[in-house]
Amino acid sequence: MTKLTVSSRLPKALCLATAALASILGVYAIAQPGAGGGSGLRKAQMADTIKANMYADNWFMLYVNGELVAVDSIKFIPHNVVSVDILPSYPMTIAVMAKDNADPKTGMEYANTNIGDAGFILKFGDGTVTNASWKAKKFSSGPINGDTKNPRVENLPIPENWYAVDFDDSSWANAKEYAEEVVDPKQPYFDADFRGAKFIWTDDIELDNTVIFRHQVAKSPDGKDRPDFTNLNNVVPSGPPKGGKGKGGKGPSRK
Ligand SMILES: [Ca+2]
Ligand SMILES: [Ca+2]
Repeated sequence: MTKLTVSSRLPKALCLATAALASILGVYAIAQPGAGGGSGLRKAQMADTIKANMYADNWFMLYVNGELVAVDSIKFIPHNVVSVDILPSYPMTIAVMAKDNADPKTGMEYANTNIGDAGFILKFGDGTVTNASWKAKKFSSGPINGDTKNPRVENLPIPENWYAVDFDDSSWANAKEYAEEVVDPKQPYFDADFRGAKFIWTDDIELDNTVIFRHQVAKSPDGKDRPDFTNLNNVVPSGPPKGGKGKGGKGPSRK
């Protein structure tokens, strides 16, 4: 048995107990005054989440606050909408890597017979939308000068921490908005809610094939007060979660 002094053993035991209790009880947040929860801690519920809708021509991956939350499940075609539930916290840093379908050696598609075009659009249930206020930078482009006879590709190394909250994108240009007719989205786009959002890409929607977008949302665009559940699974709640609204409540719920 390892020799441990009492003073070094106690804090560790407390930490373990705290972590265990938090993991049993789930994720809690300090309810904000006026948010209908009173004081104390409460469990995150589906009502606290917002829907995130994304459509990419052709593929994307999405990070929110430095964490990977969605990867387009279809690499090329058919063009699809990816819709996921996310638990927002503000300020919210959104980072998206988007790729047009392109041969990495030629920048062309369909067996190097065609220069394909791209496009990306996003809308969150809190009103966050893509538009020209987003930052955009190309990391792979081609065929250079549209030369399909002698196609060449230009690549920039992708920074390791491109999705990090503290990544410095201050030197990046703004995204360019593209009309729906230019991107020509397929039916799944029309079946989802993208109202108010704009298709974005870099300045060259044909030749730029790998693009990273970044955007920071200072506070919820819809003005709704939302509890922050970030990292609070390390906090011990002051009491068991409230029961249901029915007679006598339902006792602690389990998840
Ligand atoms: Ca392209
Ligand atoms: Ca495409």
